[in-house]
Amino acid sequence: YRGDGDGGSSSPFYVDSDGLQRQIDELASFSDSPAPSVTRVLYSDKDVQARRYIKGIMNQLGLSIREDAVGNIFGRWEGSEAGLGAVATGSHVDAIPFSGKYDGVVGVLGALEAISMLKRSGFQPKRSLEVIMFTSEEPTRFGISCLGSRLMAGSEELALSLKETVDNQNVSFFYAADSAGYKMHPEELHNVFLKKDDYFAFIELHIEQGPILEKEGIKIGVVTAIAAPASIKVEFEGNGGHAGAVLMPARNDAGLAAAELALAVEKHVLESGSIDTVGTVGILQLHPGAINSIPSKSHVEIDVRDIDEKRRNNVIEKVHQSAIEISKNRGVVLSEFKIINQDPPALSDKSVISAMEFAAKQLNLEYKLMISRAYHDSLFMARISPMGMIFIPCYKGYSHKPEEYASPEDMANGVKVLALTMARLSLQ
Ligand code: HGY
Ligand code: MN
Ligand code: MN
Ligand code: MN
Repeated sequence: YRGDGDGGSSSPFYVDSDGLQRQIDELASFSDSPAPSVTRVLYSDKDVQARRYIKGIMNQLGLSIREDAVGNIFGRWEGSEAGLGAVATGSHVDAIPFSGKYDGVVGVLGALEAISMLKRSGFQPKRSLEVIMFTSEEPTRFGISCLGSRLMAGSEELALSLKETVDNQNVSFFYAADSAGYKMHPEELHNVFLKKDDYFAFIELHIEQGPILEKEGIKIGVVTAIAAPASIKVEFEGNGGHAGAVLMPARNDAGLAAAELALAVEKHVLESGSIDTVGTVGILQLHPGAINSIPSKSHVEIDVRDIDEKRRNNVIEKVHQSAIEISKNRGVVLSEFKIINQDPPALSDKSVISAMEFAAKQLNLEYKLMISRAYHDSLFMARISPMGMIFIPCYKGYSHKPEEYASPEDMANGVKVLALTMARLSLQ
């Protein structure tokens, strides 16, 4: 590859940007919320439509397709030495409520375009190349982030907990999976586990979901580490009662306990001593949810992250102490304090980093080494394969909201860096 950078349609090494944008727009139409927002939740009808759409493109590319028990989808381009560990890439297409159409999608449709581009250019892989659509990266339906990749990385704990996992409509994981065409017996979950040498490398293309690249005018992010995410579920219970008749001293208001805990999360995070510690209370539900009824139950879900695992765990400890104190002071029952996940950070692999740097240089694209504050399926793929991530800028760093946007040229840059990185690793 001459590295002339623009990859104009003169050379076979060009990105079909119009086609990619069309696919992104078509995929965004499979949504349970009105455009420009996208809502696509695991095993919903829209999710099934999206899966069919992705498999259709894999088919057109002549990839051999397999799906595992929980619906991770694999599209493989057999290499000349198919017995060697493959070079894999991929991301997710599930979307949290009222979000955008690029998060995850760029790493699936962009990866398929990278494969298409390599095929058009006459490239012949030695190690097979594989595009993975992970079954559910977002925690929306069952509160479990990176469900597919977490299982692929061999989480016994998750395989066990899925047996009694239900969503907030009380629909079991297995029933929901079955309704989406993934009929499985619990013991089949172990077949999802991958082996350490299945992959020689795994690279994920993703929008930055932060403002740095755009602000600094840098085209490519080469991710060196992924921050450590954790999530906690908390429930308080009080006696509730009539909002008029029960005087204040007689109350044990579960709603106020939740509100006080939310502020305690903010306090403990801010006191961590580092700007890299973040905490969010994204879900706070009150029962019965009537203006004139004192909340008898509250349900709080907390997201705490940091690039330093110890510092993050310290905050979780303090949040737990506060929950206990609040329940004592307010005479409410702390009926649940459950850590859903408390994951370590992940480091990118040095050889994958240098392959991505080499590709960016070949394309004359300025790049920046950076950490990912968002988590990704790569966080778990790093447990079973050398991992790397390629970031492209996104508008004002917006993500997880409808204003999320990545330009065609930024996507084309990401696709080219991904294609060259995969090609290089495939020949190693
Ligand atoms: O929340 C996250 O970091 C990811 O985008 N789901
Ligand atoms: Mn996301
Ligand atoms: Mn994502
Ligand atoms: Mn993510």
